[in-house]
Amino acid sequence: MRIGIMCHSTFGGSALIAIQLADLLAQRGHRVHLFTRTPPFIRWDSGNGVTLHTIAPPDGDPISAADLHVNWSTAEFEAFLSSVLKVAQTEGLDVLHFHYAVPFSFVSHAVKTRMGVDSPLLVGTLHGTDVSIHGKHADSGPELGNALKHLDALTTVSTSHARLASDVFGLPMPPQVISNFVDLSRFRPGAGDGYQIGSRTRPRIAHVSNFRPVKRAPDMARVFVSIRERINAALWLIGDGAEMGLVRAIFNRHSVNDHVTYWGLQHDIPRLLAQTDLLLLTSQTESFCLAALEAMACGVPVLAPRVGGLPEVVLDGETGLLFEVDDHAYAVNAAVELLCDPIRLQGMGEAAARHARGFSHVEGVDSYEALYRRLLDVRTNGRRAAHPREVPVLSHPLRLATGAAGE
Ligand code: GMT
Repeated sequence: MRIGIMCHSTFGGSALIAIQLADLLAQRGHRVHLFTRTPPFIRWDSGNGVTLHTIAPPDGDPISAADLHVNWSTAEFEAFLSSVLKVAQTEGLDVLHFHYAVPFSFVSHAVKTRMGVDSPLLVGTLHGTDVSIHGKHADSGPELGNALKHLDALTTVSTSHARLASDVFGLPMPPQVISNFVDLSRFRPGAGDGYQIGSRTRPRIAHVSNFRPVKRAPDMARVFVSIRERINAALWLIGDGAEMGLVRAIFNRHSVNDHVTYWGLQHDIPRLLAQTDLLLLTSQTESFCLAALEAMACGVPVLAPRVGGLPEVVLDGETGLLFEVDDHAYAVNAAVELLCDPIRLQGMGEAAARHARGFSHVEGVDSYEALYRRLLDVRTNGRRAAHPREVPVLSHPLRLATGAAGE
């Protein structure tokens, strides 16, 4: 198949999934074109046959690799669209698949409008705040919902997020769930130079995120401060983003900065994660939380709020512990008790690694490949799709890029 994939180039789960998908599809012999605004921050094996198309060089880009950049200018949008159209027309793409709806559902819609019946099959994957923030926004939500209507298939990453997307956009049927996945050859117990979970007298807690408001990183900082009042734990912060300054300020105020390691944006996350004993999350919502899956794959249990798709990833009491989103006293207690019980910690770590094996990247890519084949089959055999899509008229595609705050 000839497949185009569109995603963000900055640090984040949707880009990671899209890039791994492109990589594995190319390894399976498909012709794959990856469309990103700038060369992706996430490193991947570019010797594998994926053709990369970007519209701006990385040098001098004012956008930090930590930001999920959705506020594209009209010029950026048009340049990106023309690059996609050129490849779709000259290569005869069979499928064009976006990861994260803003702004790519609008690109996809414009491709359909311009190419009509010659358009590639259009697939969209909703990842998280494209629904939970942009979709719920009073102005932009309806416009986004309209842009999804032209798709030949819509997928998302958890059952909980499929339900949310159906409610938010009033979809006639929920998106197909294709779970996120992890490369188990990289994310595995022992990836941290043989580090043995629970073996330190001074346990290490990890937090991995892009420090956007939705991650509630200041809450994570306050939980860590309370944990430190009871045990001598250390914290590894992996990632960077808008609220890192608030986090630092909390640690300074409570004089715990000496116990915190700031790793910043990293490529070799498995090596770091696998040297920690517990992943701590305090997000307001998560469609899935790839960081939780990655930690579990490394044999690290997860302490996280019971929100969104997290209960589908973390089995409470088995592969980690879940708490009600604002019950930080419970979270502190749970962390202290678990970290003081190395046998329980190790058992949970082993269960986490076992559970993560059900989310292998090979099976994830199988599911997307099967979806593409099914759609192509329907198109080739002239059968009508179950839900034929009309192309709605959109007024201001880029209006969505402004105004949706709180990400
Ligand atoms: O939607 C976002 O916040 C961005 C996105 C990303 O690119 O990092 O994160 C979402 O997609 C990830 C990959 O599917 C999920 O693991 C994250 O849970 C999800 N984030 C939220 O729902 C807040």
